[in-house]
Amino acid sequence: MTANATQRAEQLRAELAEHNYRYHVLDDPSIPDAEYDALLRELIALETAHPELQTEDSPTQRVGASGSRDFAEVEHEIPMLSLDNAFDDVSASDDTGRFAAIADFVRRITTRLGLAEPEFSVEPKLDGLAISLAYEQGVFVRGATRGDGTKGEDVTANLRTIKTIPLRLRGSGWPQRLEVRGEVYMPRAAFEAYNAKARDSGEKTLANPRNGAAGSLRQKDPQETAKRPLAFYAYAVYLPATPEQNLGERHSAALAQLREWGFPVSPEVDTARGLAGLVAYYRRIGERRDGLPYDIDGVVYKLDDYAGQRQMGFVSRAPRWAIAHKFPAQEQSTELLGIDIQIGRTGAATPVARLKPVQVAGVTVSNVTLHNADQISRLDVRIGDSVIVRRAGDVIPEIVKIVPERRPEGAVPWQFPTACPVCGSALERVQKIKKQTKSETIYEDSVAWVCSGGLFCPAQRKESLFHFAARRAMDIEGLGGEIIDDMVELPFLRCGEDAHSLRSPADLYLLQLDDLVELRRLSQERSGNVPETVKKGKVATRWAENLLEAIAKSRATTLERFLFALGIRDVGESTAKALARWFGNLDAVMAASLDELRAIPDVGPVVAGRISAFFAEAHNREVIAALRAAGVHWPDAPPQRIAEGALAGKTVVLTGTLEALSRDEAKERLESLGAKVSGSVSKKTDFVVAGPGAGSKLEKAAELGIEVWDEARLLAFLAEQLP
Ligand code: 9MJ
Repeated sequence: MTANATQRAEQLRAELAEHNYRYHVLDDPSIPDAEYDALLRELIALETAHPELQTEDSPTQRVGASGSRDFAEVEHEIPMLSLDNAFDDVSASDDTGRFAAIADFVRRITTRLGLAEPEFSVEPKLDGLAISLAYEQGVFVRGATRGDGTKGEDVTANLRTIKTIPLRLRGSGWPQRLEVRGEVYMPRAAFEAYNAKARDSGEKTLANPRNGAAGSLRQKDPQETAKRPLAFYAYAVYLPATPEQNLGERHSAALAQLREWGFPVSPEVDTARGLAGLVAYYRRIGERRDGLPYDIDGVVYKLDDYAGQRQMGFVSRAPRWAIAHKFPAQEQSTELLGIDIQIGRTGAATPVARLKPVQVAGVTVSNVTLHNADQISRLDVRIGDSVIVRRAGDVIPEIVKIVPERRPEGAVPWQFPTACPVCGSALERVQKIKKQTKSETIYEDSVAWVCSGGLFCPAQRKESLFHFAARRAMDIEGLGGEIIDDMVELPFLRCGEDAHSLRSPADLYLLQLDDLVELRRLSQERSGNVPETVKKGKVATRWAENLLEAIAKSRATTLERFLFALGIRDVGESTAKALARWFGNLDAVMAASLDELRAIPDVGPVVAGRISAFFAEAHNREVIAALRAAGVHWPDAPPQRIAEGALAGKTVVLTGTLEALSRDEAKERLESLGAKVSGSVSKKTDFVVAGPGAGSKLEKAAELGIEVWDEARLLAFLAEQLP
């Protein structure tokens, strides 16, 4: 034995003890399970080669870590053991090599029991927290965590909040005392929802569902646990104080019995024979892994026959009759090489982490989104950091945490850039509006950075062109996504010696037949095929002619369509319409001050700011001038300003079906006259507009003596309000 081995064993023991503490006591591991497993395996190998290195306090000598002191201690009458893990040898060239560890497991059983093809209970291995539930006379009396396998923590009150744990057994025939074991877990959807909420409100996110389950179960206040959606699956049962401690003859039958008594047992549980049966199950569940509603980190094989289990017995840490066959890990650590900014089609700037490529759950991951600036500060991720990447299910890979111990010296906090990496325009901090009324604006909690380049920014050009051409905007038939992609990406417009792509919607009105023929040629050259809508020969010319005609036709439009087509943030069709009516011509809209804009009934202060900023931007004014120069036109009209607030201060309720107007239209029209449209009738309601099919609201109105209008009366009233 070398001094090196002694030193390494000591180092491993110290590291493992620290990780154990973080995992079991703090519920906050700093390294992925796969790395922990690798360290533990290294120590086991060292101790096996040099047994004299083994110490009493070696992490190899115990099942788990002891708990924190927050809960009463429970001694397990029947020890709660963990399972041995078997990993595939992914470097092996065939199945025999790959599944050697599982073959060894099966061989040990066939040899010792003299069986040809033993039968196994095969189960998904849930990645949660193992617990034990005690029942007396059919009533749940106590629940405990595994702890160190001998003593766990009494978490009865918290377990009672988990809806799938039966508090009283169903059916009949249950023994006096029963101990059921299983896994408490957090379903993926619940985990994602929890994190989305935490991200929005700037709270700490859960690193993974397992930490979520563990942390939730160890809350001091059961009310807190009740708020976290946990679930439970049973996978073992014992009869304490009986000679053999097993329920019946076979594990699979015992699980079926548990189902009858009201316990949830995973529907994926099955039986299989021999090595071939185990491997087939492993593959079958492996294929389904991403689609399951909960995380699993492998499958478990258990000798089904209890007499056989008793014969096989235990080794120090685990039963010899069961093994966990692990899947590729869902978490890995890697290095953060840099953070790039991606500009989306709406101008949103999203930070993207560039990673040293790493295999996570069988897929190479090299880029992951960091969502937004808040996420970066919450994670405190810096370039050069060691990060833990998680990829589970259909969820896109993400960085769940950093490893602070491995931070390189001199790493500095990351700053969001101030300019768009695509067009150089300023990035603006915007808070999305959740709800807006004339008097107040409620924002989303999180803040986004957005490129202010608008139509000028190539990254946003596709989206803005798509919006510009849409049916409800300029209505250019045949100008769809694929062609827009080509127009923005391919240099099809000749310009002296050079060629460039479409730069703004105004360029559309300058297109010639030759330009479209060139676009088609370049598109074909690039992809080897022609977009669906652009077929060969004569049909291609026809396509180009039709498109040019549709573009030409769109020149004659209305002011409200044109304003909507500009794609000003938060200016939808109804605001565009309000602007067009209020001002009557574009120059007046463009020249309007903030205060003038805010005077419009439909326009709140934030939207007024957006409109004003849009027209203040030189690029946007240039594009508008070019569009007008290219012949885009509309009839101007005298300003139509509705007498402010014919219904100001009135509360109106709509009920039943309206025929001439949609509900939304009626609401919009009433609101534009200053009314508040409410969903329920009360003493404060001024009048109710009722159409056919009106029910309880109409009754309530009658009861309270509130005026009721039919649709005809509403229409007549609205008509009177027009100037
Ligand atoms: C999990 N984690 O799903 C066992 N497990 O059996 C299943 N764990 C287990 N069985 C004995 N399905 C000890 C642990």
